[in-house]
Amino acid sequence: MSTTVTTVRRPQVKQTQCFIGGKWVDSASGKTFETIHPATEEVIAEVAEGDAEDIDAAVDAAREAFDHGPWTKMDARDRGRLMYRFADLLEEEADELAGLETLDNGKPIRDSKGADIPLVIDTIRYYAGWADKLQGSTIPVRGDHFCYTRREAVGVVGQIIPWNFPALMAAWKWGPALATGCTIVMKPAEQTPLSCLRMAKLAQEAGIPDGVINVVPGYGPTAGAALVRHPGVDKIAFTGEGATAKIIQKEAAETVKRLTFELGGKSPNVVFADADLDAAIAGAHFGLYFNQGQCCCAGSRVFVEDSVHDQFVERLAGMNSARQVGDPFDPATEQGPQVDKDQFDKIMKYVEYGREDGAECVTGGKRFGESGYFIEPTLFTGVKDEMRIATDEIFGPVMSVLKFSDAEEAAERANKTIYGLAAAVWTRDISKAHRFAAKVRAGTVWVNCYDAFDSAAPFGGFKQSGLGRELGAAGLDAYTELKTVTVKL
Ligand code: TXE
Repeated sequence: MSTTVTTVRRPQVKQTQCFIGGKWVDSASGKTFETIHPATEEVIAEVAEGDAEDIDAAVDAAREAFDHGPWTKMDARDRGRLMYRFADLLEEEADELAGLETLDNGKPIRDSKGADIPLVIDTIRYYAGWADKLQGSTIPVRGDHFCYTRREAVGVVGQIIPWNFPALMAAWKWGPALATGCTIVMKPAEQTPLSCLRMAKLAQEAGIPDGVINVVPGYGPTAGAALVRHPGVDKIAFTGEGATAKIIQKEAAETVKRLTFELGGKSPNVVFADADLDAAIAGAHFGLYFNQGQCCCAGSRVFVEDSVHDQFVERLAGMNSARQVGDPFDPATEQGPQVDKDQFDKIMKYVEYGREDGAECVTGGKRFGESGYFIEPTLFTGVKDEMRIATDEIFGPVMSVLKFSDAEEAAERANKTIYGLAAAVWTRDISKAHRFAAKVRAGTVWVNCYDAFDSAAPFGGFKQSGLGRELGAAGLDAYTELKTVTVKL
């Protein structure tokens, strides 16, 4: 563990109850669950454990706010103003929120302060600007008719989010829902409910009316499933595992709910010999190890052209050895623990698979420290396309390096996956870059960069990586219905 003593002050946990119809309440059953700090395994707080009854109450509140409340009657620009105020309060509390995120998730404070929370604020502000800009069109139909369209809020949305970017996932889902005038029932991940609850409190303080945002912490198969089944919910937005999405898709079919999914990935990161190698090595390192490898778009299959392979691996291994792993509240820490024991065990199982399948473990492959769910930055070389470490989402600090020898082969092998979330290419040849960008079956392609996110740029998956898009103008589509009005003149 790091010996630095300049750790950041840990925040106080202020909200642990369900937030329903503007009230902070215990779960109907009175049950609670523990949320832990993954760096020390100590219990941070007991949080209300919501279930079907709490979901019913939250959906009723959201329904009331949508069907009769001030939210949908409010001028769109005023809805936008409330969102700007909400973003300002998030900004005022940025340090506190970053601390809460680090406490609950274990991510380094430098990341929660430098990336997560600034992106949260930016997303809410970006979508605030959209509130009064949703327009329909006039359509030249045959005959003596006037025809126009309206874009209307889809209604009550159920939002189920994971633990890897708890606050940011809440912002990605609340932003477009609030801008379009929807009302929300959110089920945060059981591992990380705290920042979402705090954000709900700030939304309330900003003046967002009661019932517009409701938060029910709890488990997936209970609270999450009740939300998916609820007939009062018009749409489900889900981020998480593909297997969970398939269950949700079946359940949601009963009431033909609208669905958007952000699921897993096994993103290819292709490095050509003509690339700026310094940038490519740093980009590959960041693209996989950022957030302890717990990113849906992690560049976990790194394809390196054979002539630069050895040099690439050697320098990457050097970066891994120098990486500061330890107390996430230490501002110098670059890598914290995995979120929980389940994820830790899953990742260690894949490290074993890597060895069994014949890949070479060049760095890491071990637990770091005696307590907490830390794993050393792990690098496998000699990886073949069909090995389990090259086909399955590991969601941890485990990189697979694969060799290739020409551009055609790289694109073809990059596409040999059930996923299609993101991809990256490193080269100085712009034709090569654009050819790859066109060929790769992925929702996002980064050229000479990795994880370059912006609230205005759509994000989502091809193939089994998702359904629909989040962020940008495209992110609004899933939260609106298009209504056609035809008038006989
Ligand atoms: O995901 P789950 P888990 C991947 C990653 C990770 C694996 C498992 O590979 O190792 O998934 O993570 C709720 N009905 N990703 O188990 O279970 C659950 O309570 C309704 C990729 O955490 O999908 C939580 O709020 N909801 C990913 C949310 O779904 C249900 C991020 C996600 O949990 C439910 C996270 C049900 N039946 C994991 N079951 C990404 N794409 O970023 C669970 N939930």
